[in-house]
Amino acid sequence: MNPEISKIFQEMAVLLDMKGVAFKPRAYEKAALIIENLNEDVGEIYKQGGLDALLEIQGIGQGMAERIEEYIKTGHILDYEKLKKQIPVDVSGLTLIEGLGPKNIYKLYKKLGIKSVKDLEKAAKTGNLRGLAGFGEKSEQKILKGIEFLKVGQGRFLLGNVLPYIKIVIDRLKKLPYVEQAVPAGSIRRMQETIGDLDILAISKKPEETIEYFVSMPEVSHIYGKGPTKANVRLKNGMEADLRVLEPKSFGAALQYFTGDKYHNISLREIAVKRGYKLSEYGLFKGEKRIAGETEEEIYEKLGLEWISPELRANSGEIDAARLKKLPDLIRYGSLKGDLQVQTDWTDGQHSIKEMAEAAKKYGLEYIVITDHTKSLAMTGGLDEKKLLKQMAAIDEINRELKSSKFKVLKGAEVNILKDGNLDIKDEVLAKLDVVGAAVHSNFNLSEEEQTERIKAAMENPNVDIIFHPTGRIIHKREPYKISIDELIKTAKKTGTVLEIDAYPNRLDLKDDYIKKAVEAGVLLSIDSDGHSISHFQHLELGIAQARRGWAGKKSVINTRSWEDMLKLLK
Ligand code: DGT
Ligand code: CA
Ligand code: CA
Ligand code: ZN
Repeated sequence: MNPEISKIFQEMAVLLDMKGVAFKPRAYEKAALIIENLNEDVGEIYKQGGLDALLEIQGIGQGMAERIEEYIKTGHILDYEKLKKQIPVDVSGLTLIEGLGPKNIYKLYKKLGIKSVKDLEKAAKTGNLRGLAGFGEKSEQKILKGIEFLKVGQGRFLLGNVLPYIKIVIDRLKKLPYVEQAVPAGSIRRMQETIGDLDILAISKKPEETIEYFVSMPEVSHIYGKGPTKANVRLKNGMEADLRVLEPKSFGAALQYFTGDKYHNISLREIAVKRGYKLSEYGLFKGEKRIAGETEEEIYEKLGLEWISPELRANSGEIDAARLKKLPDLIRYGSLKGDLQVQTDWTDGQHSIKEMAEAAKKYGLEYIVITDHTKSLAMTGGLDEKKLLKQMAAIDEINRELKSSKFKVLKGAEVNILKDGNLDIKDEVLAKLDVVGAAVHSNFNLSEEEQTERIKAAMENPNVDIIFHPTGRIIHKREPYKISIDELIKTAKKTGTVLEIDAYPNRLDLKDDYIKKAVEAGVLLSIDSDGHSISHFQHLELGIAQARRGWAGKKSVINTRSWEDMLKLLK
């Protein structure tokens, strides 16, 4: 129930902000983040050890623990219900609109009675916002643009946000003694950035029992339909899920079919037809005879193809490559040795350098680079030269302590690229760092030419090793700024600058097409968590998925190497 509680706390923070309450909103916000990032379910924690166990969660105090207990016991939180009654607006929906904060949402409700995104859209379209203090024609246009952008992503979930939840659902099925297989298919198996719905395939000795169990799982909130081998439900996180129980002889065919994507499947079916076969979710048939179906491998083989990793199935060249046996040797999950972008409590991260190092080590990494924000990003308490030097000394100290464990903390920073392409930290200090990441965090609205020149200028700086999150998009929230990716790739190659794949669930920046271009051009990449909390190292897997969807091999990704070898590849 972590997602539900986290969402309520997040909403409470906004609602309290609207009312102008001091301090409390930050407490709820913090608690929401902590709950969201827990690896264990709070319901489970409570079951094991009651209120005391909740209090042992780092950062959770008496008040929050009691509210969590209340939710677990009664299914709701009274304070939240009260707030909702006072301010009956769709907080979660409205805060998704880029640039719209609690103060403005409250103003819109009080002055114009706007409660939902729909109300807001109507008001903006009819020019009813511009009379309001602080709102003009320009803000109406900006809001409408934000709403349009939201609609594109409507009903889709970020892969990183739903993966842990999906794992819980599938693990429950796997634990049943009569279930032999339970796997996700569809966009989850292809590790797409966003997910529409969950498609689960299973093999079971008792199909009907399996279906009955599935529809009665605690994660299920509504049953749309069920039959002897199929069910369609809604999960408590809002996502729909299908379960299909299959016979072993057609499992591979079904897995192939329901993995998709649709265009990959259409191409495969055409190949089958050309060879005089018929391909369906039940198998590959020659006349009435099933010639393959138990595994995906045999289906691809009978079609004259090598087996294709799900991440590549997009009908974008993978089928030709499979025929010519020229599929790339993709970077493997779990193959990263380090993380080159990690934030700490020196700026906007939740944990100390040491805590992040310990968590990274536990996750299986050999090194991390500490890359706190720098001074022109004032809202994060960005570091200036003096503080950076101080942090370097602190890192030396931590490395002395860690010496026996062989784990290494490297010195870095996420420096801001200013509007004119200069950086906000002096070169003499940058030269002392092991790894310098540079990024755009302001002036998103420059023309394509200006923005491209700005980032190119940063790459020309001999101290800049990596461009972090190179296109600046936030999935479902902010479009990438305008740049020429071809120009940037060319300059990266020329200057030996690494381009990052930022693995944060709503960034995944570079995206797959751009990764493919960079790999083809021989540009080196890094996969970083952009972690702000000890639980964020698990996002590295999303970055690997993204790299795989961009056809990247191990060699293209610098942090598959030891830190010594990685540093040799930098400028
Ligand atoms: P999603 O759920 O929107 O994130 O994306 P998918 O890819 O999971 O799509 P979904 O759930 O509608 O269908 C699962 C798979 O079933 C899809 O990837 C390929 C297959 N499929 C669905 N509709 C069609 C179709 O019209 N033609 C073919 N050939 N395959 C289809
Ligand atoms: Ca799906
Ligand atoms: Ca589906
Ligand atoms: Zn950043």
